[in-house]
Amino acid sequence: MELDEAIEGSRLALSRALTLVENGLSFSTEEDGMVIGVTGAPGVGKSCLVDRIATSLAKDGIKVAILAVDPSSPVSGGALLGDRIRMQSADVDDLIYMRSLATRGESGAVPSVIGNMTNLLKECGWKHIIVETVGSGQAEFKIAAVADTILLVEAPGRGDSIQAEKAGIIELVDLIAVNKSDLPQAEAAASDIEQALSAGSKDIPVMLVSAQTGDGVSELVQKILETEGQSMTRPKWREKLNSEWMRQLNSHPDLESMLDGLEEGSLNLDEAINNLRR
Ligand SMILES: Nc1nc2c(ncn2[C@@H]2O[C@H](COP(=O)(O)OP(=O)(O)OP(=O)(O)O)[C@@H](O)[C@H]2O)c(=O)[nH]1
Ligand SMILES: [Mg+2]
Repeated sequence: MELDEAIEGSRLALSRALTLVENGLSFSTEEDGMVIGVTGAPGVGKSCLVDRIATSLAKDGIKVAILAVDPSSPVSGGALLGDRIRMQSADVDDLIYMRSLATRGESGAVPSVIGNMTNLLKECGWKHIIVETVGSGQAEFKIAAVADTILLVEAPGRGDSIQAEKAGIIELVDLIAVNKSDLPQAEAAASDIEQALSAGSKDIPVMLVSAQTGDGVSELVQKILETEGQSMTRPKWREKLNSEWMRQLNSHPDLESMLDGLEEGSLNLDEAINNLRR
């Protein structure tokens, strides 16, 4: 049985089991863990930063799994990250598990698929899980809401934090990393963001980092770990509730037969919903 082997540590079995879950198998767990959502506009350096964060955790002996959702290009996305991680020392390598999802981020089922996948990873002993998503719109951002801690990555030359504020994303964010601090405009970008945030009620740390040089990475990792076990806010519970509800709906044993009934016209929507509630 795949799951037993995966729990025993076989990466091949784990990746096969994850494929089953990615294709729709539902998976719950009682195991605790920490899911770190890393989101931000395309090209801000999420993958490079995730690579740094994972390496830093692994060097401290912490096992970390990475799920990359819809890497937007093979070069800047998961492929490169995978290659980088393979260049690490074997010890660090053993503590990192990397997986890309082929599924497009806009698909409504993705948050529940990710939830199932993180559950499976926790069950198999991967307690720290980083989920990288491209968060350029609200739908895609919902994926990050399966996370316990959300890191928004920004980079110089973008006005995204204001946009994020508008989209209600900011209320879910725990930390903001302004990446590419090796570039001259980074500090100005960070103060712009701090300025924009000062109007809000939430105190969100804004940290300068460079995934290229590694500057600020250990401080960022420290901050991320400090959020472990923090109590969940109402906006996050709302997203979790939403995504768990969707997960249950999509894994309901009668879903297909309800869809059949709707298609044939033997059921209306209310009846189908009432049947699924039972
Ligand atoms: N100067 C500088 N460039 C960086 C830094 N981090 C990443 N980059 C560059 O930014 C580009 C995008 O990096 P990625 O890590 O692929 O960005 P991403 O946000 O994951 O991109 P998508 O997954 O495509 O949304 C690459 O060319 C990186 O080399 C940094 O700290 N400084
Ligand atoms: Mg990426």
